[in-house]
Amino acid sequence: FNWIKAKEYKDIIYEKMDGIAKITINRPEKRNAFRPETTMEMYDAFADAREDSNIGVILLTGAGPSKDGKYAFCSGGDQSIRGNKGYVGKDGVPRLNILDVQKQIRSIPKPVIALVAGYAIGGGHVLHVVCDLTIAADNAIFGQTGPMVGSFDGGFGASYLARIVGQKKAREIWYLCHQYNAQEAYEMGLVNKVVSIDQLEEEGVKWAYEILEKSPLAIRLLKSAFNAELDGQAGIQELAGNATLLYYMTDEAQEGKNAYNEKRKPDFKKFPRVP
Ligand code: 2NE
Repeated sequence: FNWIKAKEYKDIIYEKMDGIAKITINRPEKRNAFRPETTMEMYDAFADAREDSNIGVILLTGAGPSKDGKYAFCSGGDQSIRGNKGYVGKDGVPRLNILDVQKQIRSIPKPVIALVAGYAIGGGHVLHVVCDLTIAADNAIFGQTGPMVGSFDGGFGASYLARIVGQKKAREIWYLCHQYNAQEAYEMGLVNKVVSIDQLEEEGVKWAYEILEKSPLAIRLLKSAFNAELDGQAGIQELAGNATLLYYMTDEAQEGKNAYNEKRKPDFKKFPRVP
């Protein structure tokens, strides 16, 4: 594929091609664990992908294989820089800023597809969970480790996971910290499709192209509708924001704006109330 680098980062690779943005976590020697700087770069790249009106789908993946030949999507927070209030970056400030990226992935009005090869573990597992779709390579391994390493994600990592795989399975995943292979993940509805490792990116791009052929507004509204049911007031805000967007496109809304700017009373009578 002809990916073109969109911006230079240290911990991630950010590329674009034909309406698709690709964010690759690039710390393979750490199984693509994230530190605060990784997370800030991801946030910046996702924000760019949101702003770029040419981009309709975002792929999220991990660089690999590492020198030992193993693959990883992401192994969660970098435990070697974990302090007693969060993950400590070069500025010495403890952060849990991956939570901001989770919210961003859910609220960005474009589908985000996780392409998982190798480990999606801990906070790295939650990252694929919050993506709209997940395509797994046949070597993918999924699981949470929190209760083993003194951590947990009680937000999307627990409640949204339970919406996907059901309460019993989500509790099993968190309480026992087992690892699940790609086929098991597929059978519990945790991933959309399993492909061979050499087909992973090809399949992700194929799915992205299929989505790009569809109505962008319909996809945008569907994403916010799926979120609205689960995300409480924040979800309703997203859906309502889209209603405002659509309303702004109407002659009726234009009449209100024009009347204000022309310092006259608006004439809304010409717009019939439909039953
Ligand atoms: C991912 C897993 C299962 C892979 O195992 P394996 O045997 O294939 O690799 P190995 O040897 O464990 O790891 C290779 C290198 O990557 C580092 C390791 O320390 C090792 O480094 P060296 O010894 O070669 O120098 N590495 C791997 N994961 C790392 C990590 N997360 N942080 C720092 N270094 C890491 C296995 O590596 C594993 O279980 N990793 C830890 C997974 C984990 O517990 N993640 C944190 C969960 S908590 C979290 O992410 C979180 C949260 O719960 C709430 C909010 C925010 C974050």
